Amino acid sequence: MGTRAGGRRTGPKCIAIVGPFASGKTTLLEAILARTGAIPRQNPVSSGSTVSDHSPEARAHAMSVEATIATTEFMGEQITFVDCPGSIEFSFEAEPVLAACDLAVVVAEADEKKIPALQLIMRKLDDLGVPRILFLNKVDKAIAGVRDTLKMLQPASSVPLLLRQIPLRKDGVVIGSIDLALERAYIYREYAESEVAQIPGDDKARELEARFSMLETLADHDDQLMEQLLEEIEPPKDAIFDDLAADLRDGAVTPVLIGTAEKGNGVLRLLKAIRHDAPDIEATRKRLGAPDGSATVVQVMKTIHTPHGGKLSVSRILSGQVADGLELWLPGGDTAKVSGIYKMLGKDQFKLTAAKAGDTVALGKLDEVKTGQTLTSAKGGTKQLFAFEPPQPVFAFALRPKERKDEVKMSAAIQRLAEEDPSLSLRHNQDSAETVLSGHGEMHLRVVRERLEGKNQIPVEGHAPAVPYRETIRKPAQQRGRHKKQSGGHGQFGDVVIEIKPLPRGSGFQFTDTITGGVVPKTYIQSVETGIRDYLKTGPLGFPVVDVAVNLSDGSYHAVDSSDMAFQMAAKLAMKEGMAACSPVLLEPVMKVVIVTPSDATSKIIALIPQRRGQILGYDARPDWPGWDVVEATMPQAEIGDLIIELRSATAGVASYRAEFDHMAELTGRLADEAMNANGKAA
Ligand SMILES: Nc1nc2c(ncn2[C@@H]2O[C@H](COP(=O)(O)OP(=O)(O)OP(=O)(O)O)[C@@H](O)[C@H]2O)c(=O)[nH]1
Ligand SMILES: [Mg+2]
Repeated sequence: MGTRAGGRRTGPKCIAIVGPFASGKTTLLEAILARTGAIPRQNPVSSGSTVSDHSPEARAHAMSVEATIATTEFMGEQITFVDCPGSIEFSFEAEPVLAACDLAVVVAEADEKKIPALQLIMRKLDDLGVPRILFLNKVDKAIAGVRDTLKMLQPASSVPLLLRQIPLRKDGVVIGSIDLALERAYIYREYAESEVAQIPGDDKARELEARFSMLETLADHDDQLMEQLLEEIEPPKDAIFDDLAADLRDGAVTPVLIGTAEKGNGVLRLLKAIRHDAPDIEATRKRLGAPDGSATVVQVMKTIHTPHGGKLSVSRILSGQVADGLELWLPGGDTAKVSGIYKMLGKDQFKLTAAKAGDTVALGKLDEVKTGQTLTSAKGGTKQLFAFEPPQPVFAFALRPKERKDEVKMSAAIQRLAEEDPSLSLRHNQDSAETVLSGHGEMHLRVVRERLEGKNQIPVEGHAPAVPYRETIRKPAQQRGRHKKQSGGHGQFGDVVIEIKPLPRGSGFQFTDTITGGVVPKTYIQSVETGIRDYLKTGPLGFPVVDVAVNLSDGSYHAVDSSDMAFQMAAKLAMKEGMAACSPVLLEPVMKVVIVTPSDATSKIIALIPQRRGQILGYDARPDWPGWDVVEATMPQAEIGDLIIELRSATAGVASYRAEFDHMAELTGRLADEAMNANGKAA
């Protein structure tokens, strides 16, 4: 054994646990840790005391909101599991983990509504080239036959789902499983190892049929097996196991195991499949295109700021070893020294003296290091193996501390949170003087806010960010502005005649003069422009003015009393009076929106666009995404603020959108009044 492609790979493994929301990933991790003795017993997720769900945010929302890393040992080998959140809003947590893991266990269930979510995950694994096992969970409550369930789930996977086990039922209740490769039955026992049994006579025919179909799929990649099947020769068991392992590692099939994580059933079979079939660090290095050589290369999967221990960079050691004090090169030429190496078990860390290739450990105090980076001991650094591109944010809110004194503290805390979560973006809106935080959904930002208020103890206020309204004019006007003051010594004198004209959308502001004979001297023409520009910062409706042209056509000056200031004042006066006669109107930004959605929700999505004052530009099948559509529309920015909430609720959480500025459009009536009122209050 070990000579064929399917031979067992020894060494430490890193396994990501992914899957649609609430499919039982955290429950499975808990079951694995209990079964391997890393924790004394399996706690149900409802207890709030599982290894994964220790954070108050996760408990409050009964869902995982970040990746949890837990290292355990199974049959003398080290395996690190990373339980990733299922919600699409936290999917950014999984990506850098998936990049550096050996295998993904995709936890799924027989739920039609979650197929698009499963498809999103499978595609991500395809993109990153990560081999996978599908764990079909919750068979305790499955009504449909497992083969029908696989038929239902198959469209979510680009490679064949290969059933390795079938359930064993008694009076309609699942009491165990039959392993099709081993041809053995296992009777489930709660929270304990299953009991090996003979395949009951009644189930033999079902077993043979399912087994044959498994072998047929394997034979697609094994000519010898194909011949054996055609000639009805029983293939050797070892050859089947090797095929299973080799096809899994090549990504040719996705083996499917079944179980009930909640009772710890099917967990041991899964662990054995991982032990036998998972690729090792060698394969993962190859997949990532990691450099050969003796240098230590480290891929960072997650960044954590612990309350006491400082910053931890959870990392996969791709090659070489790490000891305390090792100097690592960052991209860009900086270096950082490892200070502390830890094995992780959820929130608990255990100090190690060193780590070697294959290990997944937390490295302490790598201050400048970010999630997703590739670090090396080789002088000068190494090429980056993983490019992390967070998707465009889809939800934002403006934030300020309840108490002014917390301003600096808040911005420092947000910086730290953004380091842990690179998909979070923060910007200062000049227009509205707001700090705007953007992310991947309402829940995502709610959790950020809870962390600010909980972990960092900074009470904050959040509200929808201001829409950048503008205003313009519809009619031209001419206006004289005279600024004259006689007070004791020096007087003030400026006198201008201006022509104000609307310009086409997007033109901005244009200033000209048609002064002849020096009635307004050159330097004061400049002052007039300055005065007008200053006025335009806040027009008659309270917003910045755009798309107007102003021409200075006439005026007069005084040799002693005229000044830069006096002409600026005269110009502002002329604008103030002139603009009122130009029939000012509010402009709102309108975005081009591209929505992606599972096809069965397309009509619902199309229906909600006009409700948000949008216009449908068209819709079509999403290229290369069977079962998905793309809907294009224009929509006022004011209507997009909470669009994602409605999109997600119409699609079991999977639809998303991108928006970019398209044009400014006139806004009148009640909505314009509301915008002006809100602006008046804020000012
Ligand atoms: N019937 C049944 N329920 C299960 C099983 N495994 C998990 N559950 C339930 O499914 C729900 C979600 O379980 P979690 O383990 O939190 O699911 P998750 O995939 O980690 O969820 P997210 O991380 O939020 O995506 C909980 O109510 C569990 O009790 C199972 O094997 N059978
Ligand atoms: Mg979870």
